[in-house]
This record gives sequence, structure tokens and C-alpha cells, in this order.
Amino acid sequence: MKITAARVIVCSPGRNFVTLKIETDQGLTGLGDATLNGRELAVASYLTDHVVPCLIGRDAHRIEDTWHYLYRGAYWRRGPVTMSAIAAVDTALWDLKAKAAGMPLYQLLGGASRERVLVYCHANGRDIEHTVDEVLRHRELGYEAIRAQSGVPGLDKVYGVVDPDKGDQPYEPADADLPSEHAWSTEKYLRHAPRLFDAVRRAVGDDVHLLHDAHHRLTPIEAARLARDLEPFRLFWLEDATPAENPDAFRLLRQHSTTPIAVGEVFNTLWDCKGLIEQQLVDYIRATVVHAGGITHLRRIADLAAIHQVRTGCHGATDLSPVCMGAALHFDLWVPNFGIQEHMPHTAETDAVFPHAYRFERGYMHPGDVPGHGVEIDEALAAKYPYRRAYLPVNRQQHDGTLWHW
Ligand code: CS2
Ligand code: MG
Repeated sequence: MKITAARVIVCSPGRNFVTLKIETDQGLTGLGDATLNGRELAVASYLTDHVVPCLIGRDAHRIEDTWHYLYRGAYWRRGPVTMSAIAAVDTALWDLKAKAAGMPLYQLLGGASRERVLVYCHANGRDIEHTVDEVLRHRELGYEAIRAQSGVPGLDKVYGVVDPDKGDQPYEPADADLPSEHAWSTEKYLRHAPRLFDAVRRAVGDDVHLLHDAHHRLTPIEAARLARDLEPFRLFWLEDATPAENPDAFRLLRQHSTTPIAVGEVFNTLWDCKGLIEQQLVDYIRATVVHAGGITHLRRIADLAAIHQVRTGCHGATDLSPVCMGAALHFDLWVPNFGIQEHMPHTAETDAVFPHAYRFERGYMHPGDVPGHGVEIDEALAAKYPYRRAYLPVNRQQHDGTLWHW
């Protein structure tokens, strides 16, 4: 099966998505997600200008060889742009191989290890009361695992907190002309977070998994304090408590708390994960298909994690396209050391552009059983939503304006 053409499709049905479509001489096509939120066109150019010419004429079945050709062959390895581009090719090739075999992708990985995939949703509110209502509303929808984030008294805008009354989109509007700036105070946040989880746990009872994302904003000792203060509420995980570049920071966190720790949505390769996994400094690894080199590389990360009793918890925010979600769900159904999968529903516009076989049912998802990863693109519809420059916000310290982690 020879690759005859490959194209990058950029569209913005509410937010930007970059999709690679590979065509073959057998008439089969494969799709891969290449979306890197806020830096979308860098990956589109990497693919169109540098990768696509090398794909034409290659054997689409040689997934492993193509991966190494793009990783080692480029000399400039790793990094989010490179690894998202490689992921798109890899995902499209797995899609093609599974279509050629007439099987859903999870069958090629080794078959299903479970009947369905546990997912967690986002419940967020402007204050504690609103967040509790959102948690209870998601519980009604059947979610057994719920991430709770809330506005913080004294802070105008907080990441992950959407106020539908203000017309907020999840995370950031796709038409933001320049990054919006938020004010941050660690002191206010650290006072507030334990109060939030006290209220949520009381309202929802013991039988729900609760999760929280600190979004890299704390120093190691602040992260340790938060993890310890949250212990009575028995979190499923505390995510990105402190920036992940330095594994030693996680040692300090570990020494102070038994709250399970998740990290890795910004990781791109095994090398980012290696120290944290081997030293058992984290419990869940959040790398996912699009930003960590595709199915081929994510599988290697998961295998290393398995021997250290670290489980997977793939990133699944709405800036990852349905193509990534579909591929991730096949991976999740197979991977032996599965933990949980993040799930934020896409908008109706996005779902219409990317028809898919995966489905949600009362807190669980399934990738479906059509050959391939089960996600397609309606190109005519996609063309109606042209790219719009969009940025993630930035954070500054409230007291003096110093730029801080977002
Ligand atoms: C977040 C993400 O889902 C999460 O856990 O941290 O929404 C993240 O901020 C975005 O995906 C960044 O693009
Ligand atoms: Mg996160």
C-alpha cells in the first residue's frame, strides 16, 4: 500500500484543528491529529513543507520505520512541534493499517483489555456553590470521575473556570486576537482549594472520583502543602501541581503527601517521562497521542510506566481534535495499565466536521468497532470554518505583574 498524497487541513469549527490526511494507491485514506493549541500553523508548516514530500511513495504499512525516519532522520528531535507532526503521520498510518486489515485499531494493538473506558469530566464554577452544582449535574449525567475547578475569591479570572453566563467558551475564545492576561495569587488559591473540596466531597459523597488540576502554578513546597491539605478529601489525582521540567520537585512533593500525582500533558517523549516514572514520583502519566509522537511512541511510554506501577491518564481537552480522541480511546481500550481518560465534549460544529464512531455512555466511552480509528473529516464542511489566530492566555502575579505560569 503506497502513499500517493498527503495533505494538511486546517479548520476552526469553534477552535482551531490541524489534521493530516494520507491517501494511498489502494483508495484507503488515514487521518492524524496535529493540533498544537496556539501554535497550530507551526505544525502545519512542519508537515506540509518538510514531512509530506518524504511520505510520497513510501509503504504505508511500515509504521515503525517511518516513525524512526522522521524522528532520527530529522536530527532535530523532540519538542512539541516535531512530535505533534510525527504523531499525525503515525496516527494516520495506524488508521490505514487497521482499515486495510478490516479491524478496529485496538485489535491491532493486542485487543481489548476492558469492556469500556472510564472517563472524567470537567465541573467548574464561578464559586464553591456553583462548582458543587456543576459536580452534581455531571454526576447526574453518569460520570463516576469529576474534575472540580472553581473561581477564587479576589481573582477575576482563573484557568479552567468557565462562566457560561458571560458567554465563555471552554478555556479561551478561538477569536482572541492576542493572549488575554489574568492576575494570579498563589496565597488566595491555596486558601481556597481545600474549602472547595471539603464542600464538594460533602455534597457528592464518597463514591465519586474527584480530580483537580493546579496547572503548573505552584512551587514544590506549595505543591506539597496543597497535596497534604487535600488528603482528607481522597482525590483520584492532583494534576500538574508544580512545573514538570524538574523531576526533583516531585520528590519533595512525594515526601510530604499520599495524594496521587498526575503529570505529563505537556510531555512529548519518553525522555520527558523517564525519570518521574522510574523513580515512581508520579502515579498517572498524561501524555497523549497527538503531543507524544502518536500511538507508536505512546505505547513505549505506557510500557515503561507499567513496570513501575504508573497508570495512564491521557490528556483529552477540547483543543485535541476528535481524531486524537478516537485514537486515544483505541489505545485506552487496549493499554494494560490504563488509569482514566479525560473527556471534554466537543461542540456540535466540531462533531459535525469530524464524524466519529466513538460514543459516550454514563461515564464511560468506547471507540466503536469500525475499521481504523473510526474518525473521518467532512472536508467541505471544514472549509466553511477557516483558521482564526487564537492564543492561550497568560498569567501575571496579582501584586506586581510578574509573568507567572499559566
Ligand atoms: C488542561 C488543558 O485538560 C487539562 O488538563 O490542562 O486544558 C490545557 O490547558 C489545554 O489543553 C492547553 O492547550
Ligand atoms: Mg491539565
